[in-house]
Amino acid sequence: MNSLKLDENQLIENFEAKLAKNEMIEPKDWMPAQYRKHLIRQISQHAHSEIIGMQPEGNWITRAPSMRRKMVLLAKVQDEAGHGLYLYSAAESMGISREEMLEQLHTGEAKYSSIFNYPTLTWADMGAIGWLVDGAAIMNQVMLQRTSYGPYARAMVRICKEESFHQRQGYEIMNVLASGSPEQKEMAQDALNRWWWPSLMMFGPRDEESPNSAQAIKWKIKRETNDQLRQRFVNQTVSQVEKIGLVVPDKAIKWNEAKKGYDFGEINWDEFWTVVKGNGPCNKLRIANKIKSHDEGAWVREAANAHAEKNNKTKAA
Ligand code: FAQ
Repeated sequence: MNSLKLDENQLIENFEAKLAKNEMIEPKDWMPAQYRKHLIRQISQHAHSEIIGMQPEGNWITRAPSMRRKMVLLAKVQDEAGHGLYLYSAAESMGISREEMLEQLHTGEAKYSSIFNYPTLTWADMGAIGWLVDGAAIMNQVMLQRTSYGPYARAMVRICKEESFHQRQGYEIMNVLASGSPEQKEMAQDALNRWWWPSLMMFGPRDEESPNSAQAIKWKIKRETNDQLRQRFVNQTVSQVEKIGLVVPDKAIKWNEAKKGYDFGEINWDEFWTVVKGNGPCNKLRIANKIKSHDEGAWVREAANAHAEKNNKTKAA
């Protein structure tokens, strides 16, 4: 009993020593059960966000204003599917199956980013999503390239490269609209007004109301807090807004020389929690669409499994 206890202590010590040296934890390494649970939660939510996140933009593929825009948007939405797949694979390496994760998403047990529960009303929303939503995602994901779990960190490297391209294509859409006709500029401003605050909410609750942050920082899963990343996003984005002649929809925005960053207004946290708890404008639609496409895709999974089984039998013979 004593020696077992000693072993466990030794394992924890080794795990913490690795973290202290900034070494990655790999799938076959010993890790505390809570570390595994924490990461399965975060990585699977991240994967679900990428997959559900295909819907708001997918809504505009058939209505893109030109062939070029359609091709770019198609490629972007496809990239998000790829990100979801890398992330599901990273989560699977921790011992949860894809089926379990999908079940948790479909039943509402697992969360996905609040941002994808807002509707995409005009073409300018494609610009606002690429610029602001991918921009906020990158801010978070650049940090996650140094997260302590190897497969998650490595997935982030490629994802960040693709998200940077997404961000630039979104900003380009907004720039073109903002320098177009008065109606187009108005459309760009309207999209910015609707996506600004939900983008700030993507970073999660304020640090003092974030139950997972302290442990995540201790385990080097997160390297920065929700508020630190949100502040950096505001600092970076305000000048981008001004550069294309639009206005940040926040009267409280003001440069603060002492903190070398912008002060900004209070986020509507009631709205945030309403959306997170499943009662945002599009939560029910997003999940209904997801379940429908999963059910309709059952034959594809069956065919792929049958093919794999046949291949395995041929190899074994
Ligand atoms: N939405 O204690 P914390 C993308 C939940 S990818 C919904 O602060 P944590 C690419 C949180 O889960 C976007 N729920 O939690 C793309 C927790 O509940 P739980 C996704 C939220 O984990 C672009 C509770 O509130 N990115 O956009 C949100 O330390 C365009 C308390 O919160 C990631 O997932 C929210 N915004 O910090 C795709 C990045 N915020 O789980 C398509 C990885 C918080 O205890 C098109 N994830 N909650 O029941 C993270 O970095 C973290 O999980 C945070 C939350 C920062 C999201």
